[in-house]
Amino acid sequence: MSTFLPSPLSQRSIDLENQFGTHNYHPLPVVLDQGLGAKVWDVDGKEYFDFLSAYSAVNQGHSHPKILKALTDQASKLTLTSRAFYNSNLGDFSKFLTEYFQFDRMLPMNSGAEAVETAIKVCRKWAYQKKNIPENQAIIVVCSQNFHGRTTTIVGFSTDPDSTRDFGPFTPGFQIIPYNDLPALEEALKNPYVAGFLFEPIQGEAGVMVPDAGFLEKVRELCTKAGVLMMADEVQTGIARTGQLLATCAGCSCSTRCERKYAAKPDLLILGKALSGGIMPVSAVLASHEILLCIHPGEHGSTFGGNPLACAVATSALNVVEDEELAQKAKERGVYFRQRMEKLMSDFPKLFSLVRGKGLLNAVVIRDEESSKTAWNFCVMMMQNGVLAKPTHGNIIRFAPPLVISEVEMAQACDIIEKTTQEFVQAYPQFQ
Ligand code: IF1
Repeated sequence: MSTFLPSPLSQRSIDLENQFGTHNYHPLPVVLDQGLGAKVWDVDGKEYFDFLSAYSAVNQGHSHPKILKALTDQASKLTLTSRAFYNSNLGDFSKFLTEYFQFDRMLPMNSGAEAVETAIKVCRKWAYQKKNIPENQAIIVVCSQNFHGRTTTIVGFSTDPDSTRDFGPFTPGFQIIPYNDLPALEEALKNPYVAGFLFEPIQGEAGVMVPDAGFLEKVRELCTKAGVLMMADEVQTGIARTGQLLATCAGCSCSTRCERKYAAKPDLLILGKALSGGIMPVSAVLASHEILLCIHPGEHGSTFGGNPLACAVATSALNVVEDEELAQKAKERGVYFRQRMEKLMSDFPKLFSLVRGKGLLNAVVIRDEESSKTAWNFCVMMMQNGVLAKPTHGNIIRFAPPLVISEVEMAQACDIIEKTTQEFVQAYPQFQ
């Protein structure tokens, strides 16, 4: 049974967090100390495959030497000026980022939640200035089971009680519709006060919910028809994670500097996490001249947003995505991973019900309706065998390794998951 006891060295860190930190997470009992590529090591030197990638922030792999070099070179020169002055990196980075994603302009922030907040503010400004929606009446349509961050405005339209309980009152002006429900969207967009539709192209926290084929294209069509802004939160799905540069890109997984082809180009593109390769918080919103020029001096900003260190790191992180063809890699490894998992599902139908996902954003659903214990216990056992992954929404395990994971490493990790499954059903025979 899962009576795992951390080593004394690990226990020390765990105890300190428990004693002096806030209990806002429930981590697996592993204390990481080093990382390289798709692997991490704990304080005792034990090696693991990282199948969480810091929630898809470390797509380029841990401690990527090129990104680290950009970091240290820039850090020894200039790190932060604030936007009270110009810095010699932000101009070049603005050009680079907008050309990279084929948008007119960008607005740099730090965390993903800040970028989502920025998109919401920009959307409202645009609605009042360009769409002439009466003051304070703008509505943003969002989806149930969304995850867009942790600020009070953002959690205000969350449907997860853990995110909202005792945090109110919340910001008004949001309407929630079901995810992947085009008729509901069409109906909601009939309201002339709707300014935008904010959504995740694949819902991460909800358990890697991939919408129906054609959903994105139809969202684009409905938003255009209604004259509302399509706002794609690609904080988690972006930067090659799903086997394409963006989830809103067309199927093409080429990583060379070609013209980006969108299946459904959003009006506001929200990026974060792997934009910096997970080295530091860097986020941004990209949009057209018409939209971003609605914001004037003094109306929005951030002390750290657009800092020269972030610009250098993000430029390097995006170059790595192209140079190492990470979209293509994510696509190939994802196909292999799901094949291996499907084989496992058919061998252990009492334990697993399905595997789903795209590229290297995947989830395995455990057949356990009553409690979340099974997924948790499975993850603890997997951890002991050398693969780190985390349950989400109780019975779902998300598998999202760094995109630099090699073919051999991916095969080894799948072997570990297989071996864990065999041990697990021995320990819990009801799943045999
Ligand atoms: C936590 C999940 C991942 C995001 C999307 C914005 C943000 C996130 C689509 C905010 C953040 C995180 C944050 C982390 C858990 C996590 C998560 F499990 F909740 F769903 F990634 F899978 N948009 N996602 O997924 O970005 O402000 O954190 O930089 O515990 O809050 P942030």
